[in-house]
Amino acid sequence: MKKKHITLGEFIIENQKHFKYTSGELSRLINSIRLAAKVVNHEVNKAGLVDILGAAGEVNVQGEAQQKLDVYANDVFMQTLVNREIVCGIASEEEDDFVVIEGKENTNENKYVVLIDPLDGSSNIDVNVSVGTIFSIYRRVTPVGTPVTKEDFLQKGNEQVAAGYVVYGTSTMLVYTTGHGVNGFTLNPAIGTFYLSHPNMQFPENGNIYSINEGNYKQFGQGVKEYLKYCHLDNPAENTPYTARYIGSLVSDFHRNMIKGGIYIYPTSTKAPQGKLRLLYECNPIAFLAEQANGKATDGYRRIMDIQPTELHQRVPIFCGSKNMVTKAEEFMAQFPDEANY
Ligand code: P6P
Repeated sequence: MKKKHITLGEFIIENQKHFKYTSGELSRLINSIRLAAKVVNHEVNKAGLVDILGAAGEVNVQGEAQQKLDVYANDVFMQTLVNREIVCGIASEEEDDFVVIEGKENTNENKYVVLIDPLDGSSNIDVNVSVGTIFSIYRRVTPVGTPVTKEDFLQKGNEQVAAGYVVYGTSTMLVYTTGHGVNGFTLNPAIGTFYLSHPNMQFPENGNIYSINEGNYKQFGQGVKEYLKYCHLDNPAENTPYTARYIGSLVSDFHRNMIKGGIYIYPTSTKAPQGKLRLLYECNPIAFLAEQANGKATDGYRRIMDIQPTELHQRVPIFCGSKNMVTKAEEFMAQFPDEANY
C-alpha cells in the first residue's frame, strides 16, 4: 500500500530514536508547540475580521476584550507550555525578563527552556501579510530541581536541542529541526492536522534572491553597500543582477529563500547600530535551521551560533541563507573589518 503523507505526530514518534536518552519530553515539547500553533493560526486567520470582532484593546461583538495578536500569541504559547509541565523556564520577546515555570509542589524537575518570538512581523497582520512564530529550545545548564537562572537562557546557539518556526501564510506550516535536518509540515485546517509536506528541506547552495530593506541604504556600512552594488551588477557570470524580494516578515523571507535559494540580511546601520533582530529568539533558531538545511548564518564575520549571549533581548546583525551567497557577502564585509565591532 502507498505510504501516505505522515502526520507530525507520526513523524515525532518515528524520530524518537534520535532522543534515546530522554523520556520523550522533547517530543512532548514539540507536540505542545504544535497545539499552540493551531490555536494561534485560528486567531491570526480571522484577524482580518477585526472591524467585526473589535480591534485590539476594544471589546468585540461577543463582549470579549480583544488582545493585540502578539500578546495573544504569547499568552497561548506560554499557557500551553506551562499546562503541559514540560519546561522550567520561558523567555519571550513579549516578556521583559525570563519566566520561571514551577511544576506541581513548586518543583522544577523539567529540563528544557524555551525562547520564543510569539508573533514576528505582527505589524503585517493589518495588511494581510504573512507572520510567524519563532522558537528555540535548550537543555537547562543549572541543577534540575532549582529555579532556572539567566544562565540557562544565555547559552550559545550551538547548544540548541531544537528550533523552528510557524509561518502563518497562504498555508500554515511548522518547520523545525532537532539537529537531524529540517522538515516542514503543512496544516490541513479542515481537520487540524499537520502533514509532512517538505521532508529534508535544503537551501540551494546558490540563488539570485536577496532580501534586505534597501530603504536604509544610506545608513548601511560600506561593506553592505559594496555587496548591494554587486547584487545590482549586470554580470551573467555571477548570475547578477539578483532579484529583490523583501516581505518585511523574517520567517516568510527565510522560508521562501530556503526553497528557492537566496540571502536575507539585516545588517547594522546608523539607525540600528546593533542590527534589529534579536539573537536569542530570532537569529539563533534561524541560524540552527539554516545550517541544518545546508545553508549559512553569520553576523557578516562569524557564525551566529558561536556568539556568546550577554543579554536576553540583545540584537545582532544577520546574513543568512544559501551558503555561497552568504560567503560572497562576507567577502565584501571582510574588506571593512571595523564594521564587525557592533
Ligand atoms: P524593517 C519584523 O518586525 C522583523 O522583525 C522581521 O520579521 C522583518 O524581516 C524585519 O523586522 C523588518 O524590519 O526595519 O525592514 O521594517
